[in-house]
Amino acid sequence: MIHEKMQEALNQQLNKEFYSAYFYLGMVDYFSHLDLEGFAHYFRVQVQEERDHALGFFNYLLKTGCPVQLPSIAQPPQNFNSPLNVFELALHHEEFVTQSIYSLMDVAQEVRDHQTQVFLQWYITEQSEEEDNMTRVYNRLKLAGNEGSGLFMIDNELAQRLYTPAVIPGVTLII
Ligand code: OFO
Repeated sequence: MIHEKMQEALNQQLNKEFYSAYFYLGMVDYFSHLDLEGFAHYFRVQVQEERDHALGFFNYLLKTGCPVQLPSIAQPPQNFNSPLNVFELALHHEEFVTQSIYSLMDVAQEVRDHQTQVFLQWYITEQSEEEDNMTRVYNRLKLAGNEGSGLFMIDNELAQRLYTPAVIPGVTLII
């Protein structure tokens, strides 16, 4: 049986992952209205990935017999100053999530929950990739410009992003 402190932390992360999907949906909205379809597509893929992350926690809680809490999801920001501003916020958000996953791992170690430590390892690797991805686009926007032809070049590149369903060891993503 998963320790209560661990259950609570896993449930909080479930909510944060659904918030992440919501957070990036606001960015899809922003870019769609600017007709920057490549950027919008990039964040649509991000929304799908966040949904996978959330379902990973949901299914892990179910699999381990933990009670699932589904409180409200907070309202995300929807007003942004520029594409650069969006990626700055997205990068900060990913850094926040990384710290949150690290805190979960701290709890798992504290309560000697080895099973959850193995489960969380996937998320630690994933967070490192997410931070790298956001950093790369953020740096390109700073270099190539936040407007004009540089912006359209990045828009074209981001349109190529592919969604690959997450394969999280030990949990299925099918509801
Ligand atoms: Fe963006 O990785 Fe989940 O939240």
